[in-house]
Amino acid sequence: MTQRIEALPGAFALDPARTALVIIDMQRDFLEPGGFGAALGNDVGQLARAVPHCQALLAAARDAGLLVIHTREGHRPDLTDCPPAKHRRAPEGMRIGDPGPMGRILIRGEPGHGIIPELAPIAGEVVLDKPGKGAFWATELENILRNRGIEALLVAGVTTEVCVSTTVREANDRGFRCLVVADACASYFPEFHTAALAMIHAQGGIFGWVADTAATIAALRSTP
Ligand code: TIU
Repeated sequence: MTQRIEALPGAFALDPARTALVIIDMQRDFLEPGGFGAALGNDVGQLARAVPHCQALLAAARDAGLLVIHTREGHRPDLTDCPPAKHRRAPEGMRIGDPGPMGRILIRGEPGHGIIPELAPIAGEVVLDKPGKGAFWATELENILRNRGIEALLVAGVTTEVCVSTTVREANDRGFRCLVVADACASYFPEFHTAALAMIHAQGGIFGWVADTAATIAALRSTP
């Protein structure tokens, strides 16, 4: 049964059986002091505001029976999946694979690469490792979504203008309808967060729809 989520630029039709919640990169490396985000000189405190909204959204999605996908940005320990251009981007000593306070920066299996405990995945949810900013690049995401009959995504996580936006653009080109849950996303730069959301729903929803957590949860909670 289809519900309506009040969104910009207009209502978003929600069919829980054909919709997945995708939570992007809510990892300790990005959110906690001492991680990759902080190493790049970012104010990690800006990301904390999304956590309670992600928690509420995740709880409602679980209750409504949605497919839940958690992504993690990171690389193999030998860095064979890390483009040299990406590796060189950060200053020496703060690069992917360098030792940090939470283990090697953005390396799979290290403590900093893990999802923050507040949003820990549970059995039956997909945890998707991705080497790039977009969740479709060099991953099985499209295959997973098609196999489950998914046609729409609710997207949350960090950062709004980098991995969230890249993923939404990739999804849109593949024919998935995307609703970005604004207050369940965050950026180190509040002005980029605002601009990224505006770009998504501009021009009649050029890349997708934007709603807040309360409106999204209201629709999820009214599904039978
Ligand atoms: N997950 C994600 O957005 N990765 C980043 O590197 N974001 C930054 O904003 N740096």
